[in-house]
Order: sequence, then C-alpha cells, then structure tokens
Amino acid sequence: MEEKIHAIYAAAETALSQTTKEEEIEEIRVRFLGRKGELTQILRGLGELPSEKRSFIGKLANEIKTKIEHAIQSKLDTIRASRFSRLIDEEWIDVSLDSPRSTGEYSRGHLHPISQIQYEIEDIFTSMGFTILDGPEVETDYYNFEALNIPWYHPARDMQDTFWTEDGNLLRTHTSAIQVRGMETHRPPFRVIGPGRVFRYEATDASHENTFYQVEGMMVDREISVAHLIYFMKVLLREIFKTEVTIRLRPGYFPFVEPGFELDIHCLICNGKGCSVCKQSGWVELLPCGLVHPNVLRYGNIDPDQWSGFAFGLGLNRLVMMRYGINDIRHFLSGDIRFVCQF
Ligand code: FA5
Repeated sequence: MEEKIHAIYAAAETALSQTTKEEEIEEIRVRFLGRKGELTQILRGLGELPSEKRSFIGKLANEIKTKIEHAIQSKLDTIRASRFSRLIDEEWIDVSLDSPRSTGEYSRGHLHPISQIQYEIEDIFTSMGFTILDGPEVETDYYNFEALNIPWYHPARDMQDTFWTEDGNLLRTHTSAIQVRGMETHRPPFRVIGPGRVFRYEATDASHENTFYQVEGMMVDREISVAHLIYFMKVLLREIFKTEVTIRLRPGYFPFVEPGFELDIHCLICNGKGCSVCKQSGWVELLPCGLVHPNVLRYGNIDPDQWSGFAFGLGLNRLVMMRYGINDIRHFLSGDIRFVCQF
C-alpha cells in the first residue's frame, strides 16, 4: 500500500511536468484527488485496513494529498505567470504614441441610417405643425389593442403576434399605441407623430424582422378627409426621396381606421421588375393609413360627430431600404459595422 501511494505521487508529478495548459491541470486534479480519484480511493478504503496499519497509511496518504495539492497550485501559478509575461511582451501599449483619432486613422461615428431618416421625418412633420410624441416599448394590452378597437377576441390580433411579459404586458407591435396615448394628452385640433421601435413574433426574411421601426402619425380636426391624408403622404414621400415616386393606394383593413388603405410604392430596389424584397410583385407595402375609426376617437374621449382624423403607420426600415437600395432588412440589426458605415 505504501509503495502504491508513492507511485501515485510520482505519477501526479510526471503528469504535471508534462502539461502547460490550465484545463489539463484540472483533469489531473480530478484524476488523483477527485471524488473517484486514485488517492481518494485509498483514503476511503482506510477502514478496511488492519488497525496497526491504518494510522500510518492514513497519515502518509494525507501528506501525499497535500503535496499533490501544492504541486498543482504551483504548476498553475507558473502557467499563469508565463501567460502574463507573454501578454506583456505581445500586447504592450506605447502611451507616447498619437491617438488614432488625432492621426485620422479612425473616422468619427455617426447616426444609424434608421435614426437619420427618423430625424428627417420629424423635421418634415414639425415643419407642418406636428408635435413629436413618445411611448413605452413595453405596453399594456389596452394601449396596443383594446383602445384601437381590437378587443381580446378580435382576429386582427393574430396578424400582430408578439412577446408577452409574465404580468400580462407586451412588447408593442406597432406605434399605433402612441396614438391612444396622444389622445389622452392632447385635445383637438392636434397633429402628432410618434416614432419608435416595435416588435413582432414572426419569421424573418428579406423584408420582415422581429424588431423594426415605425413612425405613427395622427391628425384630428374638423372634417378631415382622405384628401388631407393623401396630401400629407405625398409631401412626406417627396421630401424623403427628393423626387416623385410612383405610389398606389389600395383598400387595407385595420380595425382602428375606416376606410383603411395600404399605400405601396414602386419597388426602388428592382424598379418594379420583381425581387425578394417586393416578393416579386414590384410594389413595397410601406404606409398603411386611413381615417380614424369613430370608436378609437371615443376611446380618446373625442366626439366623432364633432371631430375626425387620419392616421398612418410608416415602416421605417423599408423606407430606408428603398432609399438606399438595401436588399435585405436583416442587415439593420446584424451589428456589422461595415454595413452601417456606408450611410
Ligand atoms: C400597422 O402596424 C398599423 N399600426 C399601421 C397603421 C397605423 C394603419 C395607423 C392605419 C393607421 P402593419 O402591420 O401593416 O400596420 O405595419 C406597418 C408597416 O410596418 C408596414 O407597411 C411595413 O412597412 C412595416 N412592417 C410591418 N411588419 C414588418 C416586419 N415584420 N418587418 C419590417 N417591417 C414591417
């Protein structure tokens, strides 16, 4: 037994001398000192030894255990010290060198293309008398659905599946929730826009993300008509694209507007020929809109017999894609600096 214990020590020393890696040291520790380790087995079996041998072997095994522990620690110290000295050699910093910024090696950062276009849209609308509103990204069911004429049983909820918190709140699926908050804080006549990030539980492809940006717009005044709506939408697109873009207006269903429309623009990626972004149709769905449903006005404590309004929800990512010819929406959140540096 005595020879066996000495042989274990010799084996541990050899194993330690042959390694230079921290992770291998852990394997050695487990092999000799772990729960099923060679030395641990001996210590566990002490009870079966004759009593005259028990205390001698027990003492020896414990001494060897301590020696192996020390040898392991000392090997670890050596490995770590040599790693640090290598790092000091390889990664030293010359503090007397000019900074990259002063030599012009790095260019300054800039706003993400979505923020750039959002600020442009804010400027366009504030110049037309609109106020900018904000709202929380984690919303209540009431603001995101209920007060937009989408009660819990309404099938329109299926089109905007989302992420729910355990206490019954949700990640807002659209900036339309800001409309409802706007009606609580503003009395007609008013004009507001609400930009923000929205979330949907959906499969991604070239034109769909689970996290994207919208700008909501709402105007409430006397006798607002579809003509007002079209006027403001045309101004917006002309200012953004700096040219007339071909649009089409088709009926669209949203429970919070009546009538509701989908405003599509001619795909600027493929010039209407058909591509993955426009799903080969030549048109990109960009700007759903309509006249505010009387129920929504009622939820906002606004009398629909006295006041009417229009609302729209612009998809910002797709607008940026059209402006710069970006062929896949997933680039926006890719975190690839080479993508954002182009704008
Ligand atoms: C809405 O979100 C309505 N709240 C818009 C609205 C507001 C209608 C006010 C009427 C009045 P929709 O789900 O179609 O509608 O989304 C609006 C726009 O967001 C789309 O036209 C599109 O540009 C963009 N969008 C929608 N889903 C995605 C997605 N998964 N990824 C990227 N952009 C999207």
